Amino acid sequence: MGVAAMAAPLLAFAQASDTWTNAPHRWQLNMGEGVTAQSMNAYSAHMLALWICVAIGILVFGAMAVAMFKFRHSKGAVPDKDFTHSTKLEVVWTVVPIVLLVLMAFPATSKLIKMYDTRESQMTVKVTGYQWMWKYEYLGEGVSLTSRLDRKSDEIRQSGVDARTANKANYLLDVDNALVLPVDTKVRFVITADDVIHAWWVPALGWKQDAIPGIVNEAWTSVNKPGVYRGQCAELCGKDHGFMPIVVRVLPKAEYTAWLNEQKAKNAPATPAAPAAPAETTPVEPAPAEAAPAAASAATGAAAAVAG
Ligand SMILES: [Cu+2]
Repeated sequence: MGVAAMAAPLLAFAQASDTWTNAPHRWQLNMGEGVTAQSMNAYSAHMLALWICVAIGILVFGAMAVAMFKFRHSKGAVPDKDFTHSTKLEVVWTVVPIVLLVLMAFPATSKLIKMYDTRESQMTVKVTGYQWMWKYEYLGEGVSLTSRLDRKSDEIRQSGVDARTANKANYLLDVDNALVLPVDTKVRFVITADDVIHAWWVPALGWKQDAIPGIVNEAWTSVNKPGVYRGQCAELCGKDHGFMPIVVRVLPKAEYTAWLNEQKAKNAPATPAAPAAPAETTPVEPAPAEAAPAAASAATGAAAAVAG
């Protein structure tokens, strides 16, 4: 009984922390690989640079060690007092770094170009940062939701108790409404803000993007593994900057469609702009693929109007 009683909270904690896929773990030294092509590109670029740095480190510190131990005064080394410079060495230590930088620039540039290629996306989500929450709009679907710090975390942080004793899994990293996305789908994001600059950042996706009032930034993702991914606002945006986490729930495609239909049903009576009839029987509504850029440019206009 006693063992079971002791194990129960542990089990609950284990289950709760399971709902963070690809979470960082204690004593993790390297950056995470993430769950998108972009995050894996970033990881491989990082590893290439890391191993080049390791090789340079070994060479430079090795040469220093040899110089210090082999040519020391006690072994009878005599300093060359007339030495000023060595043209040969200067050429070598200029050319070698240039070659290395060029070698690293090729993969980095091609990966960056892919990172910003939002063409052929299958759906678009507009992300708006507010002090202090996020709004997600599924463009062309008539579905939108606001996402803010879960009430339990908020209660604990305002109560003044030591949060470590509160036994709240994912403290300050949970939200009331998560952004829900389908797996293996190219999702384009248009990112802006309503008041001050925020930044939308989920490490497992491999990028962060500034959310700036009056400007619409673009990004995209295609998550290859269903799960719950967590992130943060990454731009100091006011007193509650640390309290506007991001949660992305990635679902298998069928489950996502079911979720989206549920949201449409929920939103339909409340949103005057949404069509009263089901989407498939309204010929006036443009196809989502065409609607997305149109809605995005409308969003640009609206955001510009706010800034102006
Ligand atoms: Cu923010």
